[in-house]
Amino acid sequence: MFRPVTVSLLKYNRINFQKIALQQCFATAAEPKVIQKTEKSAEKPTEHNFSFTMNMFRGQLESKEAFPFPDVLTEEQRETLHMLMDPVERYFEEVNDPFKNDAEEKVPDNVVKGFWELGVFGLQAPIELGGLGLNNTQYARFGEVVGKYDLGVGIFLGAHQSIGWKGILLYGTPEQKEKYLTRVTSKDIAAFCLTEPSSGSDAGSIKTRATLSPDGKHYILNGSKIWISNGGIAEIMTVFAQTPIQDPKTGQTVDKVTAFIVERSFGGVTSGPPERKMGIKCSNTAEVYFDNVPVPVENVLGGVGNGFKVAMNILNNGRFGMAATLAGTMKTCMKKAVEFATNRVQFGKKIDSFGAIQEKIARMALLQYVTESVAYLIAGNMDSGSKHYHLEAAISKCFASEAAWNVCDESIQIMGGMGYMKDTGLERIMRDLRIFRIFEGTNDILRLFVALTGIQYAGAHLKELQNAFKNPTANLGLIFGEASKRVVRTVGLSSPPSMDHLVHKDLISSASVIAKNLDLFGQTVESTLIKYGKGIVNEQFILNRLANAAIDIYTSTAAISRASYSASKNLESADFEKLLAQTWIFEANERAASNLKAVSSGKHLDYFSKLSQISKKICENQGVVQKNPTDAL
Ligand code: MYA
Repeated sequence: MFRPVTVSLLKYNRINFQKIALQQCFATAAEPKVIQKTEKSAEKPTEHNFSFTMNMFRGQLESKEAFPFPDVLTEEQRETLHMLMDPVERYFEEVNDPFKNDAEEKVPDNVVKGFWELGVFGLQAPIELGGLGLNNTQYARFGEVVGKYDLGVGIFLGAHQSIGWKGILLYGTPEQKEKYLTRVTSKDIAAFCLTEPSSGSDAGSIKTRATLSPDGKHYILNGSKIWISNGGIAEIMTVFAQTPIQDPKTGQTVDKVTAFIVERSFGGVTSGPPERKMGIKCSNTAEVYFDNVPVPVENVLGGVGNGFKVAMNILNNGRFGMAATLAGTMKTCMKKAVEFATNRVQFGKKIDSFGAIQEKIARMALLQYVTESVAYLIAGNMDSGSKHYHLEAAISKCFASEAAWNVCDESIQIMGGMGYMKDTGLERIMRDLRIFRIFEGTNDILRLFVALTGIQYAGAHLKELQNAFKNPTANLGLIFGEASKRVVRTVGLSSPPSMDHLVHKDLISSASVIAKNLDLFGQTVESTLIKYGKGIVNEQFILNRLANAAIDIYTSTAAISRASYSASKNLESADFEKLLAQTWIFEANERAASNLKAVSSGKHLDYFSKLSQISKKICENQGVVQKNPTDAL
């Protein structure tokens, strides 16, 4: 969880370099270089992928999971949501005390008892198994409420259900669900045990092992996990361990990760003391040790050897929840800042009349609106059966955690000395927020994940084109379609994919800005592949800029989709939402275009190389290189 980023990135880089087998490289635009993973891992271009972001890497507009903005709740579901949320909100207002929780580094037992009674430990579990049966959109709304009041409690509840028992919901057999979901919705806390001392971002490198007992009835689990949220209090854990598997092709025994449902009561499970943290102090974080723990074979979750995918998909599935939660946190920060700005008089005027403050407030509003739009767009798509939301989920987590940090920081700035005081509450929120850019996949790793996965997808399509040339008569449609696209582009006649028909008429000019960048994005990815081939995995300065451009284009799309939807429904806030969307799209797309330009500009490549040299020198020197001016002569 808290693993130093640089080490993790290096490791990630190395691993992907080894794993990604890039094959033939074509030299010209007609013969592009192709990036692909090993045959087993290549994205299959034949399976249509509706992800907006994935298709952005090909310069294609795939609108299904972006427009119209999802509206998945029935009237009844809306009512149920309010019925459930109102008491929860009151409980946070009247009973839960975030200051006390933070100071005592614990949520008092009586408060926890109240949360159990409200049913908030089982939000998405089926009603017949004791849960509230909420869908993702409803869950997002719950997250937003928690995020408004207490992020420490948010992690307590989120580590329990967003990742702790989510695997049982997603992959459990009917028996496992019956046995365990009834418990985690009524009395037992759950935890997700992946991270280890030597395995943070590089999740596939875990060392905890599980081997089959001689009678074949149990796996014997040994190893240790660190920084496990709820690790000191969980009774039920989703634990990831290496298991020996016989490769059916070679007959050789190899290690593959398997997920297990482990009960503390199995014996041999112990945990360390609560970690002393910067923030989210009331949530328990601890080491967990497994010493010859007998885990019944029926507690394998998702199949032997499938644990890495199980872990990734649990994380993918929960990431939008973080965005929703932080959209709530931003509301709280803004409320405090705006209350202050509209009352505080300096130089004879309320400070909200000054441009410098207006810019801060407006940018906070943009970040909050966009985060909320992204969270509900993803949740709605998931509720409508989306299968390929992992890039969008990663984007939502990166964007929200940075947006919330920025909003909290600027709220403190607006409030000046008052913002710095503990009693204002922003100090705690800022400490709580810092971890969100680190855990559930560091933002650095998730950016590389977005860029490399998107590039791999685009590369697989280029590979498909390459294969088509092997049998041109059978693939004339594909070849001519692609060839004419390139010719049109080469002579400057291409027009970007149009979003005009998908947005409100007042937003058409903003839509063309996004569409233009979408097109530019596809071209940039293609030329990057042609230039670097397999070497792209080592170009993290470039991958980061591609990821940043993807984030800006996707968040712009979420905002325009939502604002168009609000306009189509004549919502009271529709005009204001248009203003927010237009403003965000201007800002984000200026940045996206500049990031895309940087990827192929000589000046920027020189700048990246200089940054790299500086970093190397500092690391060699284990700190600053130059002498202090007073020592220099
Ligand atoms: S929990 C700990 C969080 N830890 C992490 O997130 C680990 C981050 N690391 C990784 O994600 C992976 O190791 C990376 C890949 C991405 C670096 N979805 O060769 P590979 C497939 C689907 O690239 P690696 C915590 O912090 C890939 O396609 N599939 O892998 C607690 C390939 O498949 P195939 C994926 O280089 C926080 C295969 O895997 C994904 O080893 C508490 C191998 O790929 C993916 N994402 O590493 C939070 N990635 O072979 C509380 C890879 O078929 C939550 N693959 O091609 C609170 C929220 C608030 C809610 C409140 C409301 C209540």
